[in-house]
Amino acid sequence: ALNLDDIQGDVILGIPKRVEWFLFFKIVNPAHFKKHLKQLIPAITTTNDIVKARKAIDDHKKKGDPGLIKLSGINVSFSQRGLNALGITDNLADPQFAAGQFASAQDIKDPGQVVNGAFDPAWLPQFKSHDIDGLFLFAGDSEATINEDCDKVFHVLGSSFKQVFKVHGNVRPGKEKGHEHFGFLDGVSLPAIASVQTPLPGQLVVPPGIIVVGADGDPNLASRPSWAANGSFLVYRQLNQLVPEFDKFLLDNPIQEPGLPPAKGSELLGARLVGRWKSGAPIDITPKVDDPALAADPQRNNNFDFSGVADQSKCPFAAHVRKTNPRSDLTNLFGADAVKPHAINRNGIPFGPEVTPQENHEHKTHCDRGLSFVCYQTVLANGFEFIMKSWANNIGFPLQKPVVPGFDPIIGQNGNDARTMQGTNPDAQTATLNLPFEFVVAKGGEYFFTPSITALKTKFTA
Ligand code: N7H
Repeated sequence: ALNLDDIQGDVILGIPKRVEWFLFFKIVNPAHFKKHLKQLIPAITTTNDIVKARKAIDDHKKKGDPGLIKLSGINVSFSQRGLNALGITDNLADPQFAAGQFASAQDIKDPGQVVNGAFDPAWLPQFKSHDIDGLFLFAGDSEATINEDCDKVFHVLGSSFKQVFKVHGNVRPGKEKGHEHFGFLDGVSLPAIASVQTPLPGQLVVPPGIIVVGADGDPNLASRPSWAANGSFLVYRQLNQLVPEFDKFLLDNPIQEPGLPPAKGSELLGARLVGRWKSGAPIDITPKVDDPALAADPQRNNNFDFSGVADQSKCPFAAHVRKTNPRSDLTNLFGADAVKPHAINRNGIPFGPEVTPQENHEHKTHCDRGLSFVCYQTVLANGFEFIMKSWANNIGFPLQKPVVPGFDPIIGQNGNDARTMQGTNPDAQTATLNLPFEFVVAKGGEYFFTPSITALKTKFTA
């Protein structure tokens, strides 16, 4: 069984949060950093801490108290650069992690240009600074609560480290709680970890080693140093979302069906780009109309596998949730376990303000907003990178000859070039839809390793 006291809290269950800060840091004095970090280890949130926190939240809800309970968590992760700074020379057996995300930018087709023979992604300068040694996550019920944790870290680590920059994430207000900025409910379909979580109907069950290093099913088990056990690789991506532009695109391209008002046609197009209605209801189950009751029912909202019909009448092959978890599209061809190696545990949060009336009116983004995308896995080449390269950006996937599905309209990237997809119109499934620009714009990121508590005690501190 997994030792839930040894695994940091965000890896499997996710720290419950209304707000989250991502503090990207540089190690200034490695010897002092190691000494001071030792004092912080008791403050690092474990998976068992999250089990207890969730229970406390449930108890609180049962009492009918509408307020939030004060709650927060801290996690810490390191880039390869950070391991180097600390003199940790063991090879973690993940080449993408070792090279850093910057080295993958061209391969995953981030926008950018070749300058003097080298690819220069159009990233924020902070992510190109080569200063990011590590990442503290602070998550909790309010800015005031996590500010206390953040203060504590600064107080203990002192001048042994310095902030490179900080991203402030926040759950969206009111009814939009849990919805990302385009308006769709997020965090519905996550893998269940065998022996830790009881799966809901339709939920993908993966061996723990797909998410937790050194556990059963870790494909690189034999080549890891022993201290890497109970760690995980964290992908951070700063993804801007062009919300007013996306909304305008839907307005301009409603799906046309007899008797369907244009506004409904636009809503349907949005649902067919994502594969779920904004409520979270899957279009493979309810292809024509939204069904909020279905969306809210965890026994039903993930119980589908695209196998009901062979064509795209219910769900386009290239819809975001179909590209990123193809379910029977893959298992029919390659067997029941085919999707499992590519599972990731997603634990991101939106950043940036709500769309302003002016932005809405002009159909133009003036303030940066989007998703601080976070996911965990044990092999970056199987998880995040595989999903980007072999699925989202691969116009031939999922294999459905003679149809060419096209790009994942949400996260598929084509460098600076145009994208297309098919299947959005249920009545004209081979019609091509031009996606004139990328609705989601990659602004940078990094790959990190989130060590176990034991590793923090033995390798990262002195
Ligand atoms: Fe995606 N969106 O609002 O359209 N995502 N995603 N994602 N995503 C999902 O089932 C979204 C991104 C996955 O098992 C939902 O939780 C946006 C990246 C996977 O059925 C919605 C962005 C990657 C799933 C969105 C974004 C993924 C998934 C449905 C960027 C990986 C589960 C809710 C700004 C490389 C699929 C849910 C399944 C679901 C959206 C990014 C992967 C609404 C806006 C970068 C594996």
